[in-house]
Amino acid sequence: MILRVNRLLVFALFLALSAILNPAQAQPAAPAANADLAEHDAGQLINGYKPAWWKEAVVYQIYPRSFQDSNGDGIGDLNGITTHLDYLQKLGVNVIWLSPHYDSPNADNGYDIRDYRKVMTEFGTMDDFDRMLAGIKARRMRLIIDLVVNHTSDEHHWFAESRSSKDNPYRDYYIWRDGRPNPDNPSHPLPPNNYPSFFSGPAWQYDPATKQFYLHLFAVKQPDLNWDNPKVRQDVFSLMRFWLDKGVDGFRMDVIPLISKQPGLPDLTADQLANPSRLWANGPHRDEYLQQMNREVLSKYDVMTVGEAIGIELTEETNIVNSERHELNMVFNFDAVRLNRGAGYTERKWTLPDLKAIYDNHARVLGKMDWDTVFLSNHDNPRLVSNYGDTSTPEFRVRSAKLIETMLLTLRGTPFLYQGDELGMTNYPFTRLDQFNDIEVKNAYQERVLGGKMTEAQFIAESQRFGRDNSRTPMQWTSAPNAGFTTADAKPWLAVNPNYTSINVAAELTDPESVYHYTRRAIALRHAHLAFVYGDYKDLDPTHPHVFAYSRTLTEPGKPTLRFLVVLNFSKEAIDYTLPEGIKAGKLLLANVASTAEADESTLHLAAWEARVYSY
Ligand code: TEU
Ligand code: CA
Repeated sequence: MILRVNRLLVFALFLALSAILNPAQAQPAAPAANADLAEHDAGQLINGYKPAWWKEAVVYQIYPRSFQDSNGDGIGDLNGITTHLDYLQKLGVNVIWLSPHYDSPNADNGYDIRDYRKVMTEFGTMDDFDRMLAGIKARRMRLIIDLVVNHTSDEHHWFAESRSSKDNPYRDYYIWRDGRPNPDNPSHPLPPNNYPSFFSGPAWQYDPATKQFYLHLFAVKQPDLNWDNPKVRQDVFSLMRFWLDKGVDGFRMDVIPLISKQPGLPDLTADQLANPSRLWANGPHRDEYLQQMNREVLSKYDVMTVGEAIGIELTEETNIVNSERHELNMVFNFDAVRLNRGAGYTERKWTLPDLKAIYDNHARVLGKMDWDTVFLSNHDNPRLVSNYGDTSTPEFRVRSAKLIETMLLTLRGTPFLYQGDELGMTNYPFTRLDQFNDIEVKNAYQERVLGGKMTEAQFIAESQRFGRDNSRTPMQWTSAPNAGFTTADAKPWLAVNPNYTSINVAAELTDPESVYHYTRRAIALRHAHLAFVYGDYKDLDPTHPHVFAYSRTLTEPGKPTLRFLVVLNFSKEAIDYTLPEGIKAGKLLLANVASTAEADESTLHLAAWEARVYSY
């Protein structure tokens, strides 16, 4: 009782203090979603971890173009999102990551920003944004927005100025270089170095106005900012404050390790050319610039930050996420999501022990001062269940989607779910180039098919398997025409997956056995037990080819140890599985197959794609 009163007092003091120190954040902080957290005093370490709301969060990514159209133009918008906030609250997610909502000519669907302080016209107005944010806060959820500051759009006014003349004050906001002499054609100089762009072709574009090239690691319409210019950094920090002062709760930072370029921009060696991101992500000033951003901006607010760790290896991650480094809270590491991917859109063979080894490495390399993310899908990757589950039958689609959600929500690290994966949405049956919208696919077609490197059929097959548009097709809300994403007579910007008549929110809400309801229960389970957040992780059987069995254990002084067991059958075969180390399963908390789930047993009769969570 005394403890409880103390806590209330501390909370009230904290609120008063933060209101004084930080007027923009004056609204009351969302209460801890986690039931066990009430048992802990603020500031007390839990199993060696410093508690934080973003460690306990379950994040849901919204790709606004594809979530909900509210005005019949076929393009998702902010008012559309606002109409579904109750849906998200009931699902149980408590942080929303919004892919770019800023003014953009959409060469790369908003990842090319023209004005950082304006909402994309198609998505609505600043008032719509404010209403959406207020609706999110009213439901005790939080919002993080996408920060795309490695590059801007070529239509940003900084770039318009920059390209206009060599002595324009904005010239140095971007990276301009003379070309190299072209002996074959002196009036057409060659690019300054051999950097390739992520979206095919060279990373340099010649600009006739000043007869120099500018650097663009992504599309021609995405010129890279020059972070070595202190004015660029101050302008970025200022736009960050603009959104933080509105009350947004943090940022997902697009390709953030790429901000510090290699001094002198020498050619890549043949080895470096095999994976240029490695070099590009490790420029000499990356940590210095992130620390400056933290010092001057982030540390003044109660925010969460997650960087897209392109080019960063696991062992290098602590440089960015260790809390004593004062850079970012966490990063997205691509090793799990790209485990099944070779070069380009090619398939790479993988085994379950490979995947387990990744999570095991993460648990060993990232310590108590670091924090991790868990995700297997986003707007750049195929649909979760098509990529890592089993869509061979409707039953296995549902079951394997539930299995993967079980894994994401019980592993160590903040889970990030992508819109529609809570329904088990699948890849789109693309058969023709003109069905794709993505610049990555269109540019790759030029280079690979028109360049004679592969046949059209092969290219379409690979893009169908791994292309980014798979995850960008509209959210499937109902069985009405256009899946309720837009009005029946509108033409959605990207076609709706024809399976919307059976896979949609309305159908899943009425079916207690749906992927949606299962995901909702799995999210609730994570929120109910701190062991899933702060508990130790142990892979109980690293070499088993089909079963992934692990424990999450929370030990605290003077308290009984809390143990949870997760058993996942990653195969379409039934398996009799004997738990290692004499473990008995204990009490069943969650399962995706109703009939077979034994309690207190050491041998489990697992059905195909069966997932179970026990306390033991
Ligand atoms: O993605 C960068 C990235 O690392 C890749 O996943 C990228 O999508 C591509 O597959 C590389 O070949 C981020 C954004 O998430 C992506 O949507 C943007 O297109 C990109 O940056 C540029 O802003
Ligand atoms: Ca619209």
